[in-house]
Amino acid sequence: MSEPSIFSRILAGEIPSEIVGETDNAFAIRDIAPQAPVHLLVIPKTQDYRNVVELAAGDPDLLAELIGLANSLATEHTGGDFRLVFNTGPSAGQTVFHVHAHLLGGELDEKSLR
Ligand code: DGP
Repeated sequence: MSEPSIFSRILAGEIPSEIVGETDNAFAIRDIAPQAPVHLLVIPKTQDYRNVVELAAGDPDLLAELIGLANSLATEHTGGDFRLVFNTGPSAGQTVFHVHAHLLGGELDEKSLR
């Protein structure tokens, strides 16, 4: 068993962060360094999957649950439209190897990725 990720520690209540949305198997928090007017992280409760490719192969239902939670949060926080980003690998900017989606919304710059 690997060390608990920062997101597992937040879920366990060891590191403070408000849970802004939750399903049976996923939860969402605000990004600590927002890059958009709305910037949430949508995260599986399990840290079994390091990135979205592993998640899609290993548990596609959980990936669908993540996207469903993102959609519900977007309805609540952005009026419905949103951008979903999965950084995959260090050179793509991934720093936490517990798969998570960046849910970005508000008035986004259409050229920026996040
Ligand atoms: P990525 O670079 O794609 O692996 O995204 C990791 C994100 O996690 C990054 O945008 C900042 C966020 N983050 C890291 N530590 C914390 C934390 O302790 N609390 C919160 N709310 N977000 C964090």
